[in-house]
Amino acid sequence: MILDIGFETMPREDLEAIILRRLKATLERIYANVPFYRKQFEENNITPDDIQSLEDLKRIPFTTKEDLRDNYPFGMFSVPMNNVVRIHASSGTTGQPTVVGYTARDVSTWADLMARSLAAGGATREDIIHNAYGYGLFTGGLGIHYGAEKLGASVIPVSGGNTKRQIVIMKDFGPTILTATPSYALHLSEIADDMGVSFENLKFKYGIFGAEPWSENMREDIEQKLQLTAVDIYGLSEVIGPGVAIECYEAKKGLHIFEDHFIPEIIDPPTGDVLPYGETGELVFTTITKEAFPVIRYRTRDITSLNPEPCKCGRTHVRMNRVSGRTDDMLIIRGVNVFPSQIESVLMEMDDVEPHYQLVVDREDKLDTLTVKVEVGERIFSDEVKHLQDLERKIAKNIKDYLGVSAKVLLAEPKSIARSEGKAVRVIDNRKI
Ligand code: DLL
Repeated sequence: MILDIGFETMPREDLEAIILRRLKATLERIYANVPFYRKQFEENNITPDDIQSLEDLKRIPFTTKEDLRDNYPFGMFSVPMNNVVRIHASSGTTGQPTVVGYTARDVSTWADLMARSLAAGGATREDIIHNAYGYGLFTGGLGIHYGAEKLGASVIPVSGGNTKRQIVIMKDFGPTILTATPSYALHLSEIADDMGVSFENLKFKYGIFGAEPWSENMREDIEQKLQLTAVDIYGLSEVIGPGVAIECYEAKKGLHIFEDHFIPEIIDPPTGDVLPYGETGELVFTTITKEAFPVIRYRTRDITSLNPEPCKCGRTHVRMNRVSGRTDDMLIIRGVNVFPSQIESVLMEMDDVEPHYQLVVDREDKLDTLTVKVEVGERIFSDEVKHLQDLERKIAKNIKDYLGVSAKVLLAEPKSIARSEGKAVRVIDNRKI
């Protein structure tokens, strides 16, 4: 369902006029209120007045995660603290957390965007939404929650964890939409299995999964195990949280970016050159409606491409393809660039392996080594050793053939790799220790 027909199906020309107007207002605001941006503009001899077209955006320098860290915690806020009603922060697994703030209007904008996202992903006000994204500083739980209420659906704020109890709730309350990270969705299905609960007897129709990379093969696996239609939702705290882009359930082919709020660009990471539609590079966002924490040309480090083709759902907003990884996630193994999601795709093509894996990178005698640990099912694990060795060899060969990198494959016992209740940890890089 399209919740905001006006904006979501607007002819491009009209949409772009609105985007430009909103962009100019945002630039005025940050130039006046955020010393970091004022300095950036001054160093480049520009003022907001110089930005007269969307093309002119390219004249403004990028903002990076380091810039946010340098201004930790509130230095990038564009309103006085007494106008900030909510603070979230990223987990900070890659360093100091990044802190983001919202005015009351930002919270309301976010709820609107999340309501539109949920509707695009198949939800209506008739639905019961089982929201298993973590509540707290992470934007997933509260982001989905406010959107679900705005949509008028019934939301169960179950958060992550307490997995057995979640299965009981699913049985008793009959939720029809599941929102969770894809890795936690798989964990839920595994625990349901252990408890003798079949997803066939639950009421789920749609699952809205994101916050971490997942492959097309993983989608098929989840859809089959959880008996629902799975759509991909994308977002990041710095831009607003979830609700930046989502797939429509009609096409499930690329995520529509809410361009009436966010301007996307794709750049070549080393040079910063803007790339044309269709080319793969780093995604950059400019927010054009946020008050407390606008970001200008923010480098997300996420790798994807943009697709302007019209979509069968009728939305005119550009689509981003599935995020294949992050620039800082990319493993360089003896000179070969590998994203964890590429390995996932290879693994998920194979029969007998489970969607639980971990990549361990080491350095031995100055050489990088990659070990792929992947779980197999009960049946195959109790099979003859020779079969297991054959399977290990077959996986290693496929990784070499598809990705050009040699990996040692270790088949792991069922349920031996740690499960996540939020974002899965796929890579252990011992070279960094
Ligand atoms: O993960 C927001 C979110 C919550 C999105 C719930 C979707 C659902 P952060 O914790 O700031 O925010 O992490 C943002 O997660 O830059 C991507 O690298 C990654 N990410 C988010 N969604 C996807 C996705 C939330 N659908 C970072 N596919 C982003 C791949 C994703 N990666």
